[in-house]
Amino acid sequence: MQNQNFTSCWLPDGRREKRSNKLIVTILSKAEVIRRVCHTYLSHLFEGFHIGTELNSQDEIVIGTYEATAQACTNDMQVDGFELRQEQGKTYILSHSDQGLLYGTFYFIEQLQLGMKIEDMSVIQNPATTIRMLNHWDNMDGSIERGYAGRSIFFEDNKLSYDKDRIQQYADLLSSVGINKICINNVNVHQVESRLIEADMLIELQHLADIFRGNYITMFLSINFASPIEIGGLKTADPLDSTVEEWWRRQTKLIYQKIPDFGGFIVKADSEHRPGPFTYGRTHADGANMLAKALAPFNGTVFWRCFVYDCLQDWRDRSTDRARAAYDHFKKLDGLFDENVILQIKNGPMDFQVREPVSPLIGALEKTNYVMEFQVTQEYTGQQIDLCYLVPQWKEILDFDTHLKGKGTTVSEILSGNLHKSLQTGITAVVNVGRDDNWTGHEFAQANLYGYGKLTWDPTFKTEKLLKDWVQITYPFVKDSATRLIEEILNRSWMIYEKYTCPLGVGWMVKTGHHYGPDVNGYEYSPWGTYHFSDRNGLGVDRTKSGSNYIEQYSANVSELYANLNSCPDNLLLFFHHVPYTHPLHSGKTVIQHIYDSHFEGVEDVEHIIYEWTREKANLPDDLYSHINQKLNSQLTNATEWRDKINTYFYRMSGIPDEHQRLIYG
Ligand code: BDP
Repeated sequence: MQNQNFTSCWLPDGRREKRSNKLIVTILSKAEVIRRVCHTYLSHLFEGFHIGTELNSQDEIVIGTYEATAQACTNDMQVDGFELRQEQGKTYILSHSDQGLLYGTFYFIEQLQLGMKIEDMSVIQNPATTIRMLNHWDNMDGSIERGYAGRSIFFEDNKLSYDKDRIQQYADLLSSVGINKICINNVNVHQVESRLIEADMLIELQHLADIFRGNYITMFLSINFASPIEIGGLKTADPLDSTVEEWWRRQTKLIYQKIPDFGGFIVKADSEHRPGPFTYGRTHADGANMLAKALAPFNGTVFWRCFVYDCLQDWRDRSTDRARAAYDHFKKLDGLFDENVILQIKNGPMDFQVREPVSPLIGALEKTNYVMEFQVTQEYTGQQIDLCYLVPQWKEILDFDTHLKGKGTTVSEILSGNLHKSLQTGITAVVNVGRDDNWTGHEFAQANLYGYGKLTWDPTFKTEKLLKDWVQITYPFVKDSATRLIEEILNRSWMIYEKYTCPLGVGWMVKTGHHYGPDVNGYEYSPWGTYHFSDRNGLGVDRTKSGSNYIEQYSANVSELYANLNSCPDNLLLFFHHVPYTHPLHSGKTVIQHIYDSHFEGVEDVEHIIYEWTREKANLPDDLYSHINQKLNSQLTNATEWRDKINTYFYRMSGIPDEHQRLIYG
């Protein structure tokens, strides 16, 4: 049995002061979820509230579609958008659909938590995209690949095993920020998870899908491309083999008999030892389309991942570059995918590093649907031990100007579907939750989940606003000065993490396998294609024309920006260039002095945060104080290890002393 003692994070719970007045809400919708959500969360905010089902003179809040409330419809309302409207002394929560009403109701609740007066609430909101998704990397044995918040909320002992209340609360958390699709199992699908699409498992999955359906969240499964062999008893998984096609058609039909609104499949193929169409000399379009055809009669979708690279390549001969892989594999297939295939492209060309440039495939596909994939779980960004608020990173990516159709072709414009109007686009991410009471291990990592959801709804939301709102609604009982401190340390945390880890965008100096802590050469002599090429003269990866020419995958403007040492931003210098240690940065420092300084600064920043946190002790609840204090001290140990290893390594490699003589070996 799972722990019942979970905390609700940003949704209202018993920790809040109630408003002394009563609230009368009239719900003109048959959707059970609206009633339940009002009941569950408004009861924490008001001394008393009453729910009615008919309009009358006393009601203050009316929730219903334009049709049910006989309110005039606002132009340009999307089906899951919503409106809050003041009319004759009442506040209306309006939409075309119950789904939109659910989002509107959560918005209303959030505004109350933020202290807004009801009579001032007036807004129209449409989501930027219809694909607002989360991917779980949960395994059926209960472990989570790259999970840092305890065991899976869905599985244990190779079975489905979940607490219904907890899943319901999770669904509410997701709906409160607009998430509408979820994949519940790891993209690395092994034999046991392949069985999820078999009849007995589907009976169990039905109940889980019911809970998510109640919140208008569609459920997906990751599938194993070799399932016809692994569980179907066939000799091949060749996508063009008719027995294979038939097997997938039958299996898919079975799924829809049990889960009529099933979303579809996520597929990781031909990557990191996963099977795929390459085994049979077929293309990824062949593979994806075969599955798409099985799903099409039921309106299902295939999310086909572009994280495809040969992890056994060795780039010593410079003939390949892992950064090139996604674009090289998929750009040439543009236009060959069926309508219900959506390509899933990681935000950067490598793999969720602390800093990477934006993937050049975003915006480059003109005839193929796609989503961008972020990583909310902090695999390479501190593993929910170190603090790393990722919204500023995502915002930087979303605001990036690709120049693909001239100035202003930002990633958020592209993902909102404004570049190629006929395409389906959107955002997905690997989630950071587990069975820990606080959902995310590090309680402040909840802010990443909240911020991610909000950005999928509207990528133009400002980082500061998202942070302020999250802190205010999550910690209404925390005093002002401590609230400001939480905001401040979260806001700076990505920069601080970057300072004490891999310098200037080079990435990958992590311990191999688990990816926490420093190991400068851990991946340097492995075949995984993730090198920094440090020697006694310099470091960095030449991805310009004289190197792998990865830069050619961008628009001319962007390519030039990165190719030219005068314009390439310092924070990506080593991603694009191999330079001497004495190379001067735009900041005026040399590369080597920057490495030393930033690593010392990163550790000092963590020490300073600990000092500030300790000073606020009296203004913080004991459990929150000690939880964060303990995490910060672990972070300090990690940051110190990074500083010492990186600085020592580069001092010994370069032989150039630190100007400030701080090095142990200096
Ligand atoms: C890498 C992870 C690995 C995942 C892979 C993926 O280290 O666990 O399976 O990405 O996205 O970041 O498939």
